[in-house]
Amino acid sequence: MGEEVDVTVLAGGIGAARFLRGLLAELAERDPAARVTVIGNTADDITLFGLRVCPDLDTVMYTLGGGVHEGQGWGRAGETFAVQDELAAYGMQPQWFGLGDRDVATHIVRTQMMAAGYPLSAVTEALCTRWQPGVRLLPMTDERVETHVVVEDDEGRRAVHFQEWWIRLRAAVPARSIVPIGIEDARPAPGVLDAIASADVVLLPPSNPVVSIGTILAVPGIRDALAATPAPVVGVSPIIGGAPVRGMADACLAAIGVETSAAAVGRLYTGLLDGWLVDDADAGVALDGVVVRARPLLMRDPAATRAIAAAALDLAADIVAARG
Ligand code: FO1
Repeated sequence: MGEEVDVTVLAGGIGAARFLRGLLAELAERDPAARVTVIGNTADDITLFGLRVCPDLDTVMYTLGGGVHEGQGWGRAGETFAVQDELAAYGMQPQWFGLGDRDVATHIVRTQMMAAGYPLSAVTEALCTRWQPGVRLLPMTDERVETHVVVEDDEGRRAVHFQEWWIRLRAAVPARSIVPIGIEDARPAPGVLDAIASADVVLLPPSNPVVSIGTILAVPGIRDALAATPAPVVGVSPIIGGAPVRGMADACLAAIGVETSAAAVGRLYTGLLDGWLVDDADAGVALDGVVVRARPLLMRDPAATRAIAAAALDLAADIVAARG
């Protein structure tokens, strides 16, 4: 292609960050002039010890910036936990959230800038000046949204922050409901709607369809923008053969009464998808009005991930070509 292609990607955390790394590797060869805008989920965000933590934005920033803990997919490489150990020595709770010393510096910068009145989008831009992720990273909104999960166990029925459900409860306690608190008052962050409307391609990586992609789509205006964009919208199934590739998407899908399958997730994006990549294990999937293509979807290594990103770009190009 070679002209200035604009690719917009809605992203959650670890799966999306790895997909983006493959996408950038593919675009570097296919179209070096391409520009990628990432719209990141911010409803996983949590305030701990007075510090604002943005797990999905940081995972994308660290992964593409070369600072991520590769094995975990989150947090920093070469991390130490002296601050966390000292907090524990003071009996501070919670201790279930791994706060690394290097990571704490990111949260201090973010918290200080937000306290000075900078919106999250400006803070994210400032942090990315250091990390140079090679994409424009936008929070889905500058307003505060936090996913809480209603659980019922021997401690009774209560709402817990998503991070507590995800990390301390390991999503093993069934979610009665999953609520993105504050979503109705959230507005798309500056640049978000334009990045969708003016994109040449929009990609939905294999992020969690409920708490990541689903939450971004729940920001008033974003789902409509995706439905209206002339760009081809191509998604990558996060479910292979009835099981989530990673994370606990099945626990989230069960909470909203959706079957854990490539077809069911594709239907969640009804009215938005022009193309849907599924794994060979789900080759028979059909979705009305959507071009479904099967290929291996396990992001087992960077080369495999790049091939998946390339297949998504190819599908988008084929959809545009078919429109004539
Ligand atoms: N995930 C864990 O499983 N355990 C942790 O202790 C943990 C700490 C953590 C700290 C900073 C950060 O940005 C992410 C962290 N995560 C941890 C991952 C996080 O829960 C997930 O990346 C997302 O929120 C889910 O997509």
